Amino acid sequence: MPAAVSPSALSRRRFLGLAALNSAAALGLTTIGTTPTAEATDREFVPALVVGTGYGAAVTALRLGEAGVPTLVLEMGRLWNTRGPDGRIFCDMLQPDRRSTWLRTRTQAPLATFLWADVNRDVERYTGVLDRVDHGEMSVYVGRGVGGGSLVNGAMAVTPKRGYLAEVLPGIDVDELYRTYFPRASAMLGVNHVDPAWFETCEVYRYARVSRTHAHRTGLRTTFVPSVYDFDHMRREEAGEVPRSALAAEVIYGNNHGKRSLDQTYLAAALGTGNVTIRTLHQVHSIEREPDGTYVLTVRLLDDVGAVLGTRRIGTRHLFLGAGSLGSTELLLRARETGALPALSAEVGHGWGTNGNVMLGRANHMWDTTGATQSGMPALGIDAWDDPAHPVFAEVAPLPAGTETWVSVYLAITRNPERGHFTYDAASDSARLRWTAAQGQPSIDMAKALFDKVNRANGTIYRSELFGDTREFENRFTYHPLGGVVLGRATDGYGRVRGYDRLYVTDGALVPGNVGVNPFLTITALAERNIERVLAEDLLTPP
Ligand code: FAE
Repeated sequence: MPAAVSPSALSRRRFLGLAALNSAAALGLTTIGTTPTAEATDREFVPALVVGTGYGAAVTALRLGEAGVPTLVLEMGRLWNTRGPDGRIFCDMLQPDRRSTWLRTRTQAPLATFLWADVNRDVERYTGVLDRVDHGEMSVYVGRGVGGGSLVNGAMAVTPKRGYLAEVLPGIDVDELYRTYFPRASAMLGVNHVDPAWFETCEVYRYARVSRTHAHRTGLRTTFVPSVYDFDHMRREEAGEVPRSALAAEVIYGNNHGKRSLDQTYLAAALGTGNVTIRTLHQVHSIEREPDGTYVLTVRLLDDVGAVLGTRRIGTRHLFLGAGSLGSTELLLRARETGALPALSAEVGHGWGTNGNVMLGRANHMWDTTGATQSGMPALGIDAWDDPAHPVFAEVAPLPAGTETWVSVYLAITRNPERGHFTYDAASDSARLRWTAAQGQPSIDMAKALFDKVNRANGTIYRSELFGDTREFENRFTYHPLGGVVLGRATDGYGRVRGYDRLYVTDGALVPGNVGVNPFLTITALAERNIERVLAEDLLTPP
């Protein structure tokens, strides 16, 4: 069982897996594994198949591999392990190139303007690492590539409040999550904490200290935020001992150093079991089920610029969907609405939310400098979640512009009760999100109540030139899509999809719209909990 695997066996597996990732990159392969695999045929069969390589998928692949189950993992993005002509794998935010953006000819930065000047750049169309999926009045940012969101996110590994999680996920034993699965997920992800003494003196968190002073002056509580970015590496970056990444404006287009993304943790360990193979640039399009219960996937093979080179059909007995909230929901919705899996629950497509995301900037006084060099990895949050009228957890976000900006930026997570839903659009053969700007208003109201107080206490105002027009709050995008195949509604209490056996959802689609903090630690812990039960009951026990 997973818990019994010794740390030395895990690190041996990680080492083997990392070697496989490096040699696949060197050879430009789209198949990554530690044991020779049969040539893909047009009609393959695998015992278990995982779609995606984000948090839920990576956990599932590792635990299946450890249990000896031959497992194929399909990822629509590329393996991020090859250096470009500049010697770097990823580009930074100040000089974005084609590596930044998934299949577009212009970058789509969340802070679209500075002093009303457009910060976006033209880029060549490429299978880049950050995607923005536009659904009318809501755009969703997601990571593409081996590691999913872990490649582009801010690395904040935050444990949700126990009381709120119990409310969000009724019917599950949350004590067990805190006792067993949050610690397991944190250990596997390599969660670490900033050294408070270094934080107080370093230049690169000046911006966070300024925000902390302003919050405390308002009577608010702040808290350090754990991270999967190696704080020791960051300290050495500042000391000039190692190459810079978090301190060189590397965040949303990937980090060349310091970040423990999933390809270095769970996925490396999964490959090292010898039972897991990952195929990149493989986009799952549809799912059918044969009379004998085999799931058959139609998979599109993509090239570097997203052109479809061909399709392949792959059969599996156990199908795990880890394509993220948008991806897993779309696959199931399409299957239900096209009649391929008609017995799927009417709940599929419901319970979607933005985690109450809203972004804002405050204009600081001239004497409150936030620093020209800012760590791209946040380390501090304002915790006002217990405010009964306006619950907010606001991370103090960087603005790594390479110059002094006198701006304090925040990504606020609010307790927005609004939920969207998806419908299937037959004409475009895609899932369309039903979400209106009005549904984002509660997020603004909550954040505004908090930051109006901060402004009053500090004699400051909002910045109104950061989001492309004159709005002071940006709630038309989210980094934290959650829901669509909600645990206990569209699935049973362990992610088994209702209506079909041996079909599972493992990712953020399970979480009903809001978790009150940055979500990847919760998604990882939940996936650990679910796969342990599913392995024991569905795969390792003879029927
Ligand atoms: P996810 O990580 O999205 O992975 C899904 C994977 O499936 C991706 O690799 C897709 O390319 C792939 N995929 C999708 N459809 C298909 C298909 N049809 N066929 C094959 N592959 C497919 O899923 N969260 C935090 O907790 N802390 C943070 O600091 C933080 N910062 C963020 C910053 C940014 C800019 C962004 C975009 C997100 C951030 N998040 C953060 C959110 C976090 O990354 C996200 O909740 C998780 O990555 C979601 O994990 P999933 O397993 O649901």
